[in-house]
Amino acid sequence: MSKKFNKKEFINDVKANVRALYRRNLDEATQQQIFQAVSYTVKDTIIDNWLATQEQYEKDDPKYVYYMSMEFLMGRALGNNLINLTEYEDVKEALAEIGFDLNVIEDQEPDAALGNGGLGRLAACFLDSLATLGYPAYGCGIRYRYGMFKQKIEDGYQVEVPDNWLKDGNPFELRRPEYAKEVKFGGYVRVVYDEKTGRNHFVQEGYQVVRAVPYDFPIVGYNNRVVNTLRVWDAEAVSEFQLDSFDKGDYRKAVEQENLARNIVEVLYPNDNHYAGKELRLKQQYFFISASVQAAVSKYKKKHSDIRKFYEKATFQLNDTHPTVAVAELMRILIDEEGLTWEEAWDVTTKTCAYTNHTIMAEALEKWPIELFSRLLPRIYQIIEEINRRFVAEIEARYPGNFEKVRKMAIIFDGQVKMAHLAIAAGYSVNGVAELHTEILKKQELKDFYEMMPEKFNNKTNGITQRRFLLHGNPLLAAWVTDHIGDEWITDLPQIAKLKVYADDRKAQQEFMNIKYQNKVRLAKYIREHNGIEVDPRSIFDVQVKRLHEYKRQLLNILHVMYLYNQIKDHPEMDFYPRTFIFGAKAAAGYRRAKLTIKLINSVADVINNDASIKNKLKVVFIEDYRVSNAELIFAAADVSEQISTASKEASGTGNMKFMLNGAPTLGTMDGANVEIVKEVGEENAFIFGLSADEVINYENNGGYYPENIFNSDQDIRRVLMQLINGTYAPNDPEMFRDIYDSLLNTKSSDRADTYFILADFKSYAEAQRRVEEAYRDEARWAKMAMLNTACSGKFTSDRTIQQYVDEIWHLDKEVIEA
Ligand code: Z15
Repeated sequence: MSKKFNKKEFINDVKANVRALYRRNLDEATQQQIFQAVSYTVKDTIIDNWLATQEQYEKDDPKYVYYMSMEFLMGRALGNNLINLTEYEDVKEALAEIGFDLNVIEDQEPDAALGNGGLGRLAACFLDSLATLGYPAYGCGIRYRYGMFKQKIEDGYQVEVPDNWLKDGNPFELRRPEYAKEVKFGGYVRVVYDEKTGRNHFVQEGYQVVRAVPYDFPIVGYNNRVVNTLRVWDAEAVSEFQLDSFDKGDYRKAVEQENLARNIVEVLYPNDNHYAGKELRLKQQYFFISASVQAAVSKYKKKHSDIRKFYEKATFQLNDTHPTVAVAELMRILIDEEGLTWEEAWDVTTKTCAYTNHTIMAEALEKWPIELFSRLLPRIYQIIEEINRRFVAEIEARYPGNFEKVRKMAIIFDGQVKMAHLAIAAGYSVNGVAELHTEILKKQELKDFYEMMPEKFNNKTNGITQRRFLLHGNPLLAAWVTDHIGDEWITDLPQIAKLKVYADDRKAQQEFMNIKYQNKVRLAKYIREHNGIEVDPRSIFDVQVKRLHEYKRQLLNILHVMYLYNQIKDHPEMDFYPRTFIFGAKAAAGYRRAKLTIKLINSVADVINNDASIKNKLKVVFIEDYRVSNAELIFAAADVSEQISTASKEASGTGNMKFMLNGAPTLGTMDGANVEIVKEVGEENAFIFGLSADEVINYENNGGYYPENIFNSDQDIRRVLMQLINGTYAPNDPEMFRDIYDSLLNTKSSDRADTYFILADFKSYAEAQRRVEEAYRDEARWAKMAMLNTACSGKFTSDRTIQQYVDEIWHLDKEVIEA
């Protein structure tokens, strides 16, 4: 490091900060105030490195990746920054000396929850890896005033509480008003013929404007002095004084612009894997994209005069289709502001933009109605129309007379703008996020595009950062790993394979399982404090934490719990290894069936946890407000990793990797990255069940299957389903779970029944669960399995993923920050 850590100095700085910020002495300060003071102290160190990084980049003039994303699910910054500065232990000791516990201080920090789930957390892991590997990168996003809602459980139901994460101030952010940009909405486009150039010019008039003001968050690389930037945009009203002379005194317009600014960054849309088609969402998208693209172009122009080579210094990675207007915004700037011809602008754009697809779920596809799109973004719409016209011409040239191809591939069709089609047509790379997912894209969802432009398609299997999810989240295991194989795994995770030699070593096994036990005690304490439920850390901790979605099949899990409960009640003498089923999940605020599933889980928990007759053999816990910070505790304490999506539906999954890293074998379907996890760890160290992706897709292409056959022929399943509608778990309202029952058996609706193949997979799942129990009973066998999961997790570091993006898509050069 540039500066060696000095305990005395650190304590003095904290003292000085408490005085300056709160006019208090240390002994009078609250934990929150200490958190702020410590954070400002840490920020000082970071600022030195931030400046050094910026200087180095300035000197080397490297190519940057701009990771464009509506979501960055960062979690807490303090602990992670200390970890990456390699000052965590020092600061912990220093604080202990003055009577503070770093863990308690860390708990004062609200999570930066500017994301929903997997997609947003992936973006956060990528930033960590980019900085650690020394690649020049900007994260570009939105500074939502309210992040992902906080979840309260009241009477078993989810209640959403606004997440006012900025209320105590954010010590790590830096407002940069000098880099503000203006973003225009609405109005109309006037075409002006220019005599001199003989070209038409396009002028947007009668628009509303918002000022985009960036806030920079430092992204600290691990032990390398690199500090990259996450730049998130806030919206402010352009004051009345700055209105065009034309608009001066237009009071109504000034008010409208103020409202627009206030609304635009107000709140994160809480949908995961679902497109809601809201106008404000499109405003958010264009707002941060326009500001980010303008900023990237300005930065380039500071050093370079030929904008036609922009792509040599910048590449835009579009995180799903949400930022895809970047394609048209870059075209607009290049043509309207930089004076390039269409062909020149298209050449630059198609060498700059690359697209990552994160889902095949049809309901997640963004298709904007033309009316809405063209009204909000008239010039952008015009450009997309022209992109479409030329793209359709290409399709027709390639497939003469084949209107089917145009119908399926056009960017604008049926009154809608199809964002995925735009991203593929304009991107130089299209990637999926796991091998299976990319294959499904090529063979099914994006078949026509793959056939026309196979060279664009590639796979980048997701990864996670071991620094947050092992080094920070599981300090006991991290220290044990380092004791055995050294600490290089922190930046080179594949080295963790060196643990394999300990897999059969009884002492190592016992140490490994003892650490797991201590982590279970830590989680049990959290559960006691937050749920008031007593769980036995000697029971199997069987965990499913992720967003609540039908395709992820939390319902399969809880139906199986109901089935187990029936068995235990019927056969009290049965030898049953105690289990604690742990759930954590937020449901999108408007997703009724998902919310009802939460109520079902809590209702089942209520009955089972209060039934003394089963002697604590079964417990069910729903952890409130699952988020990055408590996820770190949960992964560390898990015995079993539930990854039970309907095969083909989970593009990758990343929670699966976090469990694996922490020594929890996967109980899952052959879906997403589970396939690759099993390949790494071996089938004997996972519990695989259920239909394959091919089988599911086959059923789907042939009209589904018949769950009623299973219902009619299997009495265990029938009994569980009847318990959904006979008041077993809702004595005061037996109809409460009717909708869930109907979803499985289709007695009313015209939808296909059991769309997610829950009954089809039930028996196979129950059988896999029996194998889990059998394996767990054999202590040595389980310890070996758990340890091998950790040992074989090397592939799943986001460092590997990022290196592949760099080598195969972005082509960046590594930077080194001189001391
Ligand atoms: C989201 O979290 C994911 C995909 C989406 O299209 C949206 Cl809108 C949100 C998830 C996938 O469901 C998950 O399988 C994947 O691991 C993650 O993105 C990161 O790629």
